[in-house]
Amino acid sequence: MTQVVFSIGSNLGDREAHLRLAVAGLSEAGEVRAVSGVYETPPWGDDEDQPSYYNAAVIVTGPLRPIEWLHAAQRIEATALRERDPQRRFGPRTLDVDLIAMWEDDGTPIIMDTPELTLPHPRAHQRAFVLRPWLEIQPYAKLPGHGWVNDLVLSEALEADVAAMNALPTIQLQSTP
Ligand code: A4P
Ligand code: MG
Repeated sequence: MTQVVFSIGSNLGDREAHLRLAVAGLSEAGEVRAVSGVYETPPWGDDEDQPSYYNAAVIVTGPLRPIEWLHAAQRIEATALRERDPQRRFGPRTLDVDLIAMWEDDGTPIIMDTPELTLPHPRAHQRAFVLRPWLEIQPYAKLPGHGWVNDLVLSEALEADVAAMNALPTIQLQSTP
């Protein structure tokens, strides 16, 4: 068994529907343990000429190994008809499903750096749109190599980005049992 924190994001088309598609896809790949609220966030990176994003975090457990989780994430992106523009690294997308961090059953973090997959995600510690939703569903989480998620969210480096996020409490991605 492995536990994975996913970051999901969309800034094209029906953003809410794309995030719902991601949660539905993840619940087929494993067991969804928690889904954060949805935040509207300004585009991060140097490609600013694009619509704002909807972002959320999802925690999933299951029997898959790291590369299998990546392939599951890529299949889910494909269901949202994601097309990649090689000219725009941080460009707009219908759906992005990124693996942020992963642990073995006994809590050991999985650290890897291969051409196909890097864990933890190499830019996660710089991204309020990843860390803030994650903090909401796992207040005592640590990002391997970077310490408490809570400390990162409260750090001066992320202050402006956190302030620019807009929580959308009327959107619930996970239906209550
Ligand atoms: N890859 C390696 N490690 C990972 C990982 N941990 N998770 C490889 C997912 N993929 C990983 O990703 C490119 C390649 O990274 C994959 O082939 C995979 O083998 P991609 O999904 O094809 O392309 P991408 O998503 O455009 O690239 P990348 O680097 O994932 O982009 P980012 O860094 O995710 O940036 N602003 C806001 N507010 N909200 C957002 O959600 N997202 C981005 C995308 C930019 N700005 C944003 C947001
Ligand atoms: Mg991605």
